[in-house]
Amino acid sequence: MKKYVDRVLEKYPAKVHRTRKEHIVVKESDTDVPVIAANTRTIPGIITNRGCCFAGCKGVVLGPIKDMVHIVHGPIGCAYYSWGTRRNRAKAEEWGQNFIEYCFSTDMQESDIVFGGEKKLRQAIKEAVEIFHPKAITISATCPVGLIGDDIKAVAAEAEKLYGIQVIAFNCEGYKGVSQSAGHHIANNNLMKYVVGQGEQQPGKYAVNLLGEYNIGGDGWEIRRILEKIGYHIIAFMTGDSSYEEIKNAHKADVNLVQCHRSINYIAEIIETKYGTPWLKVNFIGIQATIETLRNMAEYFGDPQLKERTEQVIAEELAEIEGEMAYYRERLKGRKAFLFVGGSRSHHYQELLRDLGVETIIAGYEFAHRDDYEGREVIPTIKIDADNKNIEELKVEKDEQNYRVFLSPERYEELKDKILLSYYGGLIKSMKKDSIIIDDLNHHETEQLIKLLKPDMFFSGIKDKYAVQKMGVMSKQPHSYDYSGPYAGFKGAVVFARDVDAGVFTPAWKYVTPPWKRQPMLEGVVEEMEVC
Ligand code: CFM
Repeated sequence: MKKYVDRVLEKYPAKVHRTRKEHIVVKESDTDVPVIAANTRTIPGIITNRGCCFAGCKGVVLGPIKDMVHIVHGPIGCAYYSWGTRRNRAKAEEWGQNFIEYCFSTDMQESDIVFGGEKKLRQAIKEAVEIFHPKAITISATCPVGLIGDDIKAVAAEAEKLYGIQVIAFNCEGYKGVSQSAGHHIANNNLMKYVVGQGEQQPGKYAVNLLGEYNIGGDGWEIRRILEKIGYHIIAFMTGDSSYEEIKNAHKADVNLVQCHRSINYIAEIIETKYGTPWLKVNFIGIQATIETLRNMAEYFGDPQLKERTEQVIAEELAEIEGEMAYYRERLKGRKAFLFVGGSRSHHYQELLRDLGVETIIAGYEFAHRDDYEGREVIPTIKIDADNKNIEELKVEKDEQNYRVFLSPERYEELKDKILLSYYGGLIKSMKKDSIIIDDLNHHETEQLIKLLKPDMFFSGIKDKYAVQKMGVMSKQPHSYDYSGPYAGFKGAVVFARDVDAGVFTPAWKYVTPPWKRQPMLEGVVEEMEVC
């Protein structure tokens, strides 16, 4: 595999070569966990699949909270192109509000950039309150707001007094940090500072929060169905199909289940420090992964009745899907996959593909940190640079009134050896010898690796989906599910298997000839230049 990586890198000028080689590693043995460079600035001139800080804050974490009005303070493009495309679905409750379908923006114009946009923001809040009567409002700043210095926090504080509802300002200007990851952090900080902890709901038995599950294509609904069938009380989904009221009560859960470690580990850690609630790494993508997660959850509570009920539900669910899954496995087994998604799905989907007999030979993240690749044990060795420094680190203390010790120290230690308690092992450990792991991939690398390794299927986003299909390789988007889903849990696994099968076996491929089979390509090397 090393030789393929070298072939991909050989086209780069020396300086780019030096940087990119740190972001592409080969696993030398099944137990090898190579160090990978991650969460660093993309090399200028190279276009990769990353988004921006605003995308991570408003688009990923805040957007799915259905009963808050999310105002985008900035030019209209930022709001329009972050509206509705992620497929974080939400249903209105009989008693509740749902603003998911709306796009709220201050639509800043040139005169607002010159003279300031605060007046327009005040007006937007006023209109939102008068027309929609939301329980709370968020304001997300896009790039120009930070550049011209609009004081959105002051406007929010003023509006809170005026309208008597929470108005929370997020300084998530797109240029902060190196990717959308900075935006997750900013969103998490403010939800913890201003929302979590206000609720007084009395939790039911086996009370859990599911963190980092955004209900893409209805995944959260399938997970909710399974958990409620077993008997769990879900306090908050953060933030898929979730509500402001639910999030206020998140500190009441007995455990936090962390699905996407990258986007929400901050909340899990802060809740643990402040309220004493441990967190458990879970994965509901894949049948075996879901079973293992459900068993770990039952182990956490340590209740024999819960364990029995868990096994019953697993058996019932498997009986319903086994036949169909076996059919698809038979057709798909032995195939090879490439997986390039944001910050957690390139790991989670390997499990589901494995259920179908498909091995992932290359995987990578767009914006994950080293701990998402190598495991949380490397956190103390991660270098902090200027880009990380401009994101606030919340200083959190124990909340004496609401702090609960759910597990005794002995039980905590005992469980730590058995289940993924307050720990995430990362993507690399679950991959096999000779796998390639690649961070912040770009189009040159994607195309070269496809040409060299010829996978049977490719999973990535809209920026490379069609280019790869034109190369004759089936391509799907684990971001949006291409209008399908759910893919989580038991029933979701069948939907995924059906979609992959349809993609691989479509007769369309015989009409596609990759460009390199049609004509000789010109070969060239980019020489290094001094740029002044
Ligand atoms: Fe977490 Fe996500 Fe992901 Fe992500 Fe995303 Fe997404 Fe993603 Mo697209 S929160 S890190 S910022 S699992 S929007 S629901 S699919 S890149 S792998």
